[in-house]
Amino acid sequence: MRLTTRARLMTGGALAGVVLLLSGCSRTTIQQDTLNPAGPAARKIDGLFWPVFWIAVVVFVLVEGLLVFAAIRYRHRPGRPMPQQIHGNKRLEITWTVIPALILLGVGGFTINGIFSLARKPTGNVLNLTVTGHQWWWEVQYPSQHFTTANELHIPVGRPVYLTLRAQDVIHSFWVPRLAGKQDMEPGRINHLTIQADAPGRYLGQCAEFCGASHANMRLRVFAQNEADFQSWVAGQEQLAQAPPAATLLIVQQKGCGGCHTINGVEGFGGIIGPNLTHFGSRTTFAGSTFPNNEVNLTNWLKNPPGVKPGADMPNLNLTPDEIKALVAYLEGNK
Ligand code: HEC
Ligand SMILES: [Cu+2]
Repeated sequence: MRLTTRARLMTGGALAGVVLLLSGCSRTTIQQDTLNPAGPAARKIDGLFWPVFWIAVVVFVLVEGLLVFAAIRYRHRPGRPMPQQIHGNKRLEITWTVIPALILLGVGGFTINGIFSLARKPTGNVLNLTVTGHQWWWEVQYPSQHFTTANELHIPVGRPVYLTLRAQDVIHSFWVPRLAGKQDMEPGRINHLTIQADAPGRYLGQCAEFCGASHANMRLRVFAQNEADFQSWVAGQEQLAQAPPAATLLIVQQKGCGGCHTINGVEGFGGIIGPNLTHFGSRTTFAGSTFPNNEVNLTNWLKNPPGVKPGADMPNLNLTPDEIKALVAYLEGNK
C-alpha cells in the first residue's frame, strides 16, 4: 500500500512531535522533577497531585468512553427510523450534578488544607535565609551567620529552611521542584517559602516567572548537606577574603569592581549591584548558575559579560588579557 502525501505529512508531523516531547526529558528536566519529591513540602504537593490526577483519569475515560460508545452504537444507518425523542430525566440529571460536586468538594478540601499547611511557618531547628531575585541572579543571605552568597544555597539535611523572598527589580519566582512548590518574588513585598531536603544532594531550580532577556539564565542550585558538612561550609563562608596582590587591587580600583561588588575584608568593595564575591572560588557555578565555575568560563565572562549572557547588567569593562588573568587567579583563589 502506498502512502498518500497527506498521510506521509501527518506521520512526519506526529514523529516530529514525539521527538520534541522527548527532548523535554533532558537530564536537567529530570533533576527538576516535581513528581520526584525529595522533601516534605514537595511530597505534600506530590501527594495531592496523584489522587487528583487519577480521579481526572477515571472521569475522562468514563465520559469520553460513553461519548464514543454512543456515537458509534447509535449512529445513523440507512433504513433506520428517526430515534425516539426524549426530554429530560430528573434522576439522571441530579446524579450527574451531585457526584461531580462531591468529587470537587473532596478535592477542594484536600487542596485548601494543603495550601494552609504549606504556608505555615515552620518550628523547631529552623534555618532562616533571605533570597532576593535580581535580573538575572539570586542573592542569598544568611542573616544569623552574617554572610551573603549568590545563586547557590547550602542547607542542612532534615531541617526546615524558612525562606524570606524578595525582588530587587521585577517579579521573579523561586522554584526548586524537588524541594517545594514555586513562590513569586515581588518588588516591595515579602513572601515566604519553606524548603527541606531528606538527603544530601544537589537540587536544581530556576526562575519560574518571565523576567527579561536572560530569564532562562537565572538558575539556582541547592546543596543539601549533613549538619557537620554544612557547619564547616558556613565556617568557611564566615571568613574574610584574602586581600588581592597590590597589582590586582589596582586593576579592580581602576575598573570600579567594588562599586558593584562586595568582597568582605577588602577595602573599597561594598557594592551591592552585583553578587557578593567574597568566596567566589567556592561556588560551582556563576552568573545565575549559568556557567560552571572554571578559569575558562570566568575568563570569557570578564572579557564581555553581556556577550556570554544576554542583557547581563555587568558591562564590558574592556579588560586586557593580563588584567583578566590576574583577576581570575584572585577570584578563583578565594575559596
Ligand atoms: C556596573 C556594575 C558592575 C561592575 C562595575 C562590575 N560588575 Fe561584576 N557583576 C555585576 C552584575 C550585575 C553581575 C551579575 C550578572 C548576572 O549574573 O546576570 C556581575 C557578576 C560578576 C561575577 C559573577 C559572580 C557570580 O557569582 O555569579 C563576577 C566574577 C564578577 N561580576 C566580577 C567582576 C569584576 C572582577 C569586576 C571589575 C573588573 C566587575 N565584576 C565589575 C555588576 C558589575
Ligand atoms: Cu527571574
